Amino acid sequence: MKKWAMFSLFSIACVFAVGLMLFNMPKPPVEETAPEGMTLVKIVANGDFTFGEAEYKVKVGEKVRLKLVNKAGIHGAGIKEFNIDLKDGQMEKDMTFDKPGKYEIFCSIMCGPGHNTMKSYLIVEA
Ligand SMILES: [Cu+2]
Repeated sequence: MKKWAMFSLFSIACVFAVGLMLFNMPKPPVEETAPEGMTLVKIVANGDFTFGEAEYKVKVGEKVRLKLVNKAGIHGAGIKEFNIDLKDGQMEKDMTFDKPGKYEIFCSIMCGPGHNTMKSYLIVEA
């Protein structure tokens, strides 16, 4: 009787442990969000000298948090017209764009052979 009880307890513990593992691993990535009322624009820089998206869209007057995430390598993200230069030390910048247009996002750190063509665009929609 005692053995049977022990076995039951052990089985339940095992099921519980497996359940925990299934539900907890792998851990879901923490969803990054900007503060209330702000739109997070995450610019991903890849190891193959590209940005995650060919274009990033925002709207005029929208409060935007620009954030650079280096997936591989060390890159920067600059937008000349707005004096933006995201790089190590300042990976995010809060902006409200007031001029509609298409602005070039360029890599601002010499990162390797594909550096000069590492570009994307910020589209500010009216
Ligand atoms: Cu670069």
